Amino acid sequence: MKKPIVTLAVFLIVLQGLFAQKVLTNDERMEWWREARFGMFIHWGVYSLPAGIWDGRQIGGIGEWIMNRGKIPVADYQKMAKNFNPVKYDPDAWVRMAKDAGMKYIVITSKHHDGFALFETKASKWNVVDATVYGKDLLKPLAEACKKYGMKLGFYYSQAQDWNNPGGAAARRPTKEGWANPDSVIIDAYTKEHRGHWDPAQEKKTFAQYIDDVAVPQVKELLTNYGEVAVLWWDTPTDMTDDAARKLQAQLALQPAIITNDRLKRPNFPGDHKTPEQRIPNLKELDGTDWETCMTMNGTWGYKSYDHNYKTPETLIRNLLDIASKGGNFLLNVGPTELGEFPQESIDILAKMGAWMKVNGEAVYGTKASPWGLFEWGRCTKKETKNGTVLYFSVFNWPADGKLTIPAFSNKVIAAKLISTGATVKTKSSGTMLTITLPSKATDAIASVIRVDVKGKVENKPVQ
Ligand code: JFZ
Repeated sequence: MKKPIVTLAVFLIVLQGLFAQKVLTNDERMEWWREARFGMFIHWGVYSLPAGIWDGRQIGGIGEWIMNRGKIPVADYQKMAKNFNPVKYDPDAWVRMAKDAGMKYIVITSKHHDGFALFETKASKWNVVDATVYGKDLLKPLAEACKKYGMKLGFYYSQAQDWNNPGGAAARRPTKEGWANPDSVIIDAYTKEHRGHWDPAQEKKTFAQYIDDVAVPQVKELLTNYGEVAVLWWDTPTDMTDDAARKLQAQLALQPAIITNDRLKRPNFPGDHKTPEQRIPNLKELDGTDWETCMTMNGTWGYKSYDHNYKTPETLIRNLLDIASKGGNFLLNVGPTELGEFPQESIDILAKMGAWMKVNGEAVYGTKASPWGLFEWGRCTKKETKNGTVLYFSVFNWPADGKLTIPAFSNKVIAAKLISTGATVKTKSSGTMLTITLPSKATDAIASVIRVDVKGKVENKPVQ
């Protein structure tokens, strides 16, 4: 009597093993992301065509907000978009540039606040295939290139704000943020009455209808038609309801390993990670939650033809080290042009960052936060191995006396060397202080990395 039951049980277990999808724990799901540390944000859309200028006027603020800041009517904006024709678009080259820069993932705006979909969609005609002369899905070839080069791909999706699809939300911006519009008093009164909208066409449906008719089906398409989607990056929860957030969140089941941020709806949909924007948090703000700083290279996310105010490679490499030393990720933005090319300044910055990462990347990838917090002369990251710990000291300001002192240092040193040359550096422990004797000149003007292998774990020191 017992035997057939046992056989059946074994059979069912084997069957389950064969067909059940392995449910990942949160730590397993976050593993690649925590190791990656460095990704590329791409803000691209039809706003790259006006590139910050409308009717001959420079419109204030970030490029992708031109429609809202300039209070451009829906019909005019869509007419402009017809001419979007990025014939120089080369996703293979984009992915190679990201990879050569040392980036491990890409997050691209599949739809920004202007509601324009860079992909083929049945949920709205306001997309690259139906609304532009270009007429081809832009995300498909990018997904293919990412797959080819082993680059993780994520989609930014503006779930709430949508200034073209009726019913979408519009965060209110006073006209003075765009240009000195002579009708500003009338327009500002109108946007106040209409929850930020400036064109009656935007209010032909309710927000709930927009969520059901556009946002939910588009997210479903994005999570179905492009293979593995590593990240869904929500943005600006303007007017979001719990109901809308629940419906959108439910779509994520289509990609069980997907990682999401904290911008779906605040505060009850925290996602997997926080998103400090244009800034690096200080140590006291960190509470153990995963986080990712997103940042522009110049002053805009979406391309603006006249913004040449780029940060230096030095600043950006040191930012990456600062972020890694605090246990976060760096999502660095590129805003491609209307032809589909990265701005030359961005190309140059990526190349310089890549050259540094090629030599020193091990101080970034797969590292954990510094046990010491920050040093005046630079930053520290660590990696735990089986019996010991690897410490990376990235020196920004080379000490004049050639000596680096590290307080509260109690582990036994096994080896210490400069990672760019492999040359051994002398270390001396006295009491709880470690002194590293360096060559007279920095090996890298931006950040020279010293790798110190020690025995045992290195406990976190109290933050000063
Ligand atoms: C949003 C967008 O409006 C912007 O266009 C860009 O895409 C950026 C990455 O995200 O802007 C924000 C969102 C959140 C904050 C500030 C700007 N925030 O939380 O401080």
